[in-house]
Amino acid sequence: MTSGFDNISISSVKVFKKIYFAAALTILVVFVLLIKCSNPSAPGSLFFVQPENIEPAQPSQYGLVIVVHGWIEKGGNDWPEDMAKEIAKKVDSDLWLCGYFDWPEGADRINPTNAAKFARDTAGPKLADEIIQKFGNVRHIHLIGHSCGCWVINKAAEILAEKTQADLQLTFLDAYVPMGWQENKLGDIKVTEGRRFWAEHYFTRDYTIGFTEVTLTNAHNVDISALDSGIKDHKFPWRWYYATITGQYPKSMFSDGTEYEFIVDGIEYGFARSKEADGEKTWQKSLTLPPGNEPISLSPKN
Ligand SMILES: [Ca+2]
Repeated sequence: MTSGFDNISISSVKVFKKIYFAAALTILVVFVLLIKCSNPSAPGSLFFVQPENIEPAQPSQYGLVIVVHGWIEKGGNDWPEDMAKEIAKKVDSDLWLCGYFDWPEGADRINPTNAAKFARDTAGPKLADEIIQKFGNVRHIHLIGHSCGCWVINKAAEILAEKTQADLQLTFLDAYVPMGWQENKLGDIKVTEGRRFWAEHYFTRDYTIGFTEVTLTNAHNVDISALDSGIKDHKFPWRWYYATITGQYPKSMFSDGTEYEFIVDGIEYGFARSKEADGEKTWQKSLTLPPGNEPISLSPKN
């Protein structure tokens, strides 16, 4: 028969073991992250989901749609590749090439500000360079970025504005603006006369507090917080944008049949605003939607 003292001792040892192993595991994870994050070497790579179309005969007829992930994420076998594939199903494949930009080494930083710096200074220029090398004469480029990925697409657009003749669309999804950074850098893209540029920003007021809900001076702002029926989530904007492409939220999110909302005052938001969704008429309408606006609020249907 075990005494009360022995029971206390045994439970104490079990608790101690749990704490010990939890602490050891935490130290190990931090150590691995520190090694992994200390010196990211790969700036990132561009992949297309329609490989048969990568060498178009007349590239000047084509447009590109590229999806870019954010902090501690990746593009391949993850939501950016999925999103690019879903967009590819919706567009005229003779006119549009769809893909994603993968920059996992730079995104895997302990401090998200360092990931944003890598995005702006290394990944963004690499994305622009890959586009210029292979598709420097396309007519229209739509870049979609989430969180830190917004700095990838923004820097890429700055370079593409200078070195190509393409019209540009930027879609910022819950843009991350690190403390001390200027939000008005996002969407501040100068295109030469005769070319068109438009930026939009879909965001939630979520647990990341003020860092991913900034009203952007140089993008058309849309607040979709009210549509997120769970804990307000930093990932919700890309999931919602996915729904505006496919007609439903990704699997595992909400229950089957949950409706998404995307119309305010007769204007469809999300993928519907892109040129590749419905052609020149859609794009012309987008160009009339002003940047720096008081955010449009999307609400669930009654
Ligand atoms: Ca947010």
